[in-house]
Parts: sequence; structure tokens; C-alpha cells
Amino acid sequence: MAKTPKFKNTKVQAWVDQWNKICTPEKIVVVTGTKEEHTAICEMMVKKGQFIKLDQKKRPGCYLARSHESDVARVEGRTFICSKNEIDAGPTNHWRDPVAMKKEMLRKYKGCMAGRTMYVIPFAMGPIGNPITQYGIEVTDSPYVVVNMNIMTRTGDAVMKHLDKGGDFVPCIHSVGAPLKKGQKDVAWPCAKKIDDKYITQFPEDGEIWSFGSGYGGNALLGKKCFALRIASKLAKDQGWMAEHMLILTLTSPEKKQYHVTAAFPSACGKTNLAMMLPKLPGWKLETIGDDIAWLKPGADGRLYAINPENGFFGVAPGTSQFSNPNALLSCRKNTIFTNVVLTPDGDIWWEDMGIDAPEEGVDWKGNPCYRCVDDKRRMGPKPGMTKKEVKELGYVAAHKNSRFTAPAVNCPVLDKAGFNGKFNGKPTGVPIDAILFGGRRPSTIPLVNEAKSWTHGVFMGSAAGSEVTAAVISDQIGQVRRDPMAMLPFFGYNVCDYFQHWLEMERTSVDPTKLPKIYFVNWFRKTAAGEFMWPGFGDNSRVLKWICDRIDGKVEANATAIGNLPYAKDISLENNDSEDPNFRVNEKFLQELVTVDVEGWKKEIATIGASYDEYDKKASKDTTVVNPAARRVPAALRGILAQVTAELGK
Ligand code: OXD
Ligand code: MN
Repeated sequence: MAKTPKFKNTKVQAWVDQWNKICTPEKIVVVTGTKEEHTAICEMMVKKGQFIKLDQKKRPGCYLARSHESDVARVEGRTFICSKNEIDAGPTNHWRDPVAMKKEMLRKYKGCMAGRTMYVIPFAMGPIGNPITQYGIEVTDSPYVVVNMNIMTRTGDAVMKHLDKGGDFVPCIHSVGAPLKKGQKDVAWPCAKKIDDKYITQFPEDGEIWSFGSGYGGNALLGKKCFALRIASKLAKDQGWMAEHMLILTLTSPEKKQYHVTAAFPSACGKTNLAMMLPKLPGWKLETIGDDIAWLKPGADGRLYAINPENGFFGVAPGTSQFSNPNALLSCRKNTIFTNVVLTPDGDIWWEDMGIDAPEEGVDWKGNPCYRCVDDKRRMGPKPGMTKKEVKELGYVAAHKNSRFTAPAVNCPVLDKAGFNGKFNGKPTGVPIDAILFGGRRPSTIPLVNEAKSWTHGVFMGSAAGSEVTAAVISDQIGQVRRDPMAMLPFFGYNVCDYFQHWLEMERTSVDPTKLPKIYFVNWFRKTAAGEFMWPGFGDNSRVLKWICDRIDGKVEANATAIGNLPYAKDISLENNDSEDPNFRVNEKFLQELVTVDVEGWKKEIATIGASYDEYDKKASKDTTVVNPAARRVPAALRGILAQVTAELGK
């Protein structure tokens, strides 16, 4: 066991001391957050073969890591919400009894940091000192986690100073679960190799996070999903605010009017792309505040004000290109950590659909050689001379589908610096939100954009969100549509039905409900029967954002339908729609269909929404502690909207 350092905050002292005794690390380092310390940790990892230093002229301050094959994405099946009563975790979470879970995990933690350094990371979720910001301490044995946390959150002395004054924090413990025996050589990516030895555990009532066995992304960077969504959503419910899986952007019209928009799309469904989009519409400017998480609080005027609690982007690499998101590529030019992408012979990186030619040969995410295909310069295969068809048939990709870049937000060329620092009109309030968008990957039925008729209708829309499962999670259902309410399915810190009720309460308790944001549902992913995309997406999505702004300003009428207010096709601006490539141009032939209700499709949709509600209700029906027949179930107001839409569709 190492000597526990001294901390002024007694709770920090007790937390670190407790885990020092349990995990028995070789030494303890308190992270100060300086650039020198960050670089020294990266260089130490290079020496140990855990990082590859990229060409420093091309990518200053950048490194590449390759994870173990078992550790490539979030593990939802091993993610637990441990509330005292099972009903409080609700029907969508894996529940475990907190006492039993702590006992089970303590056995795992015992001696788990032997031969390793325990790092103590003080971190802030949000700008330090902002009234919406929350604080945390992550104790970890992973230097990879330290340097990623340095990018994704505000870390170090400034946070510790805040905690020294007695500030509260969320205690987090993380171990890769791979103790080292005396003299044992470390591996490139230590972790517990069996999925069942990984635990991502939240104790919402204690406000604690315990993570074991995984070193990847949201499993290990505990400020992100575990704190800023699961623990924060519970805090938010108790305190009357909202913690959401949403990007935040600032839009400025040609008339210089500003709008702030949040959007909740499931993982790997284009939040980062929308958050940094280059509008196709002339005169419109878009700036980024955040790409993944928003905390929204009601202001004294009844508006919802948002901050981005994060400090960087943990973006999905494949598909990020000069076309899809040039600002994301610019964001990872320097001081970025890449994980599971291809290493090129000139010390740079590459991934599928990066929009540039693959190197003739490289090293794939597993550390094996890979080669450019003979018939496609933008594909790589595991052997020389392969065709893209052969590679596809093998199911081979050179960069893992969930490979990532961890890039500092300050690198983003279109960052709204004031908004990112939590400021609006010079005050630390966060930015006032004008519109909330929900969305997902839906190849059929769901229109391009649909405006909610009321706040309750908007909550219904969010509760019914669905999307195709992506590689952001280890799952055997990739590609299938699953219901993902408010894009929060993997991130609720409590019962989903209570969460719906909390959304409804935001209106009921608002000092001025007319000031709440308008709610929309968008879908960029409609396809024809032949599998062709019907909407170009990316910069053309500015056409939809403009329609939303026009609606907010009362400039255009909408078509009031059974499912919501749809645009008239004529009101979707087609200015600057002259790309030579038909894939990157709005096809007017499809536009009318994209804003028309597919009645038969919607009847099926409504049936599956009803089925998902019934599924959620089963938990309360089976729980003997729930005596009130309406309690802990989908709120009646949402059932009411479901009935209303069903009736109107039948007319
Ligand atoms: C993410 C995710 O990493 O949602 O943001 O999986
Ligand atoms: Mn996310």
C-alpha cells in the first residue's frame, strides 16, 4: 500500500484513503492538470508500448492507442443501477441490490492496483465556478483514463482548490482490473478480458460510481455517461433540472438573430456532425457548444438554460470526413488521442470513410498489417491485393467501427466560446434554449421534421424515439430498430417512467410554460425501397434548422396532421441547392414524401410505441411495493397523446 496524500477536503481524504487500502497501489499521484504532466504521462505510455506517438509535425501532441479486443465500446449488459428498491431503477436498467453489489465488487477491487499507480483526478463537469457545474474525483489505475479525462473534463489544481473549500463532489472509483505481480511486464491495454468481469455501476442514492474491468470510453471516463448522465439525471430529477444526451449549438441567421438548439440523438447518429455543421444556406452561421451532453436548468424567466458539462469531444472516427464534418477533423489536428484507428507509415492516422485515400499499407486497430484494396483506394483489407468485395465479405474493417478521437473542444474552429464557457450576455447562466430536437436513424415512416403541438406532445415524441442500434455499444442487435426514449436508454439513472413524468413536471412547475423551448422530431436517414437515402443530410440539415427558426418566429404556417405539425415542402428553403453530385443535393422528387404522413407506417409505429409503453408498465405491475395502480408507469398524459394520435390516424 502507498502512503495516502493529504487533502484539505475531508471527504476526498476519506475516499482516497479507503481505496488505497482496498486496491493497494504501488504509488499515488494526484493529477494537477498541467500540460507538462499530461505530456509526461503520454510519453511514459509511449515508453511502455501503450501509446504510439504520431508524427509531431503532422499531429502535434497526438497519440494512438489500441484497445484489447474485449474492450471496444460501452458494455450495456454490464451496466448497473443500484438503487435500494428495484422499481427505482425501472424497467430499462439492469438493477442490483446496492449492498450485495458493493460486496461483490469489493472482492474484485481487493489488491486490484498492485504494481500500478493510483491516480487521483479532481474534475469539473462544466466551467469551474459556474452555478450549474458539478465536481467529481475519479480514482483510477489507468494513465489512459487520466489523459482522456484531461481532455474531456476540466481537471487538476483549479478543481482541487474548489474542493479544498469544502465543495461537494461525486466520488468515482475505476480500475482496469489487471493487477501486476512483482516484475510482471504490463500489456498494451490492461483490462479484465471476460465481459462478465466488467462492471459499470452507479449508486444513484449514494451518488457514487464504481467501475471495474474496462478501460474504454464511457465505461472508464467516469465524468461522461456515468456521472453527467446517469448520476446527474437522478440529481436533476430531485432538484428540478435536466441532464440529457444532447448536443448544444448556436445558430445565427442572416439577420443576425441568435437561436440556441439542443438535439438528442442516440450514440453514433450524428450529434457531433450536427453540432459542427457547415450550413449550406447562405448567410447562416452555426457554432458549437457541445456534442454529447447538455444540462438544462429553468431560469427565473421560465426559459431553459443549458451548459455543456464536458471539455472535449469523444467522437466516432469512421465516417468523419472532410465532407461530413470538416470541423471535427480540424478539432483533432493537435493534442488529440486516437483509439483503434489505422496507423499510416508516415505516423498519421486513417479510418474508413475519412474521405481520403488509404495508405498503401498501414497497421489496423488490432496491430496487424493492412493494405489498400486493388479496386478502391478508400478501403483496406487484411491481405495485399484484395478487392473491396472480398474485404466486405470478410466483414473486415481496418479501423474499429467504434474507434474514436478524444479532442479538446478548444480546437474546434466553430466553438461558441462564450456558450462553451457557460456564459450568455456575459452572465454565467448557460444559454437559453429555443428548440429541442429528438431524432434517430429511421429508414422509413418518420418524416424529415415534425413539430410537437405542445410540450406534452413533445415529451411523447421523445418517449417514442427509436433508432437502429450502432457499434457504439457491444450488442448482437446492431442495425435493428430499438426504442431509445430521448436517446437516453443506456443512460437513465432511474426509472424511465419517472423520467417521463419529470419531463412533464418541467412544464407544470415552470414559472412561464410559454417560454419553454419548442420540440421537434427530425430524421435525416429516410431511405427509398431500393436503399437510397432520400435526404442528403449534413450541411443540408441547415434547411430544416431554418424552418424550425421560422416556426419559432411565427414566419411560416405548418400542416397540422395527426402526428404533429409538418412543413409545407415550399417552406423548406432550397437556396444553394446546386451541388453537381446528386447525393449532396436535395432531391425535390423526395421532398414532398419526406413531409407527408405515411398513415399505414404510422399505424404500425403507434402500435410499437404502445407496446413499448406496455413493456415499461410491466415492471410496476409485477412489483408488490407499488400499490397505486397509476404509479411508476408511463404517465397518463403520454397514454392520452398515444390515444389521440391513434384516433386521428384512423379518421
Ligand atoms: C458516446 C456514446 O460515446 O453515446 O457518446 O456512446
Ligand atoms: Mn453519447
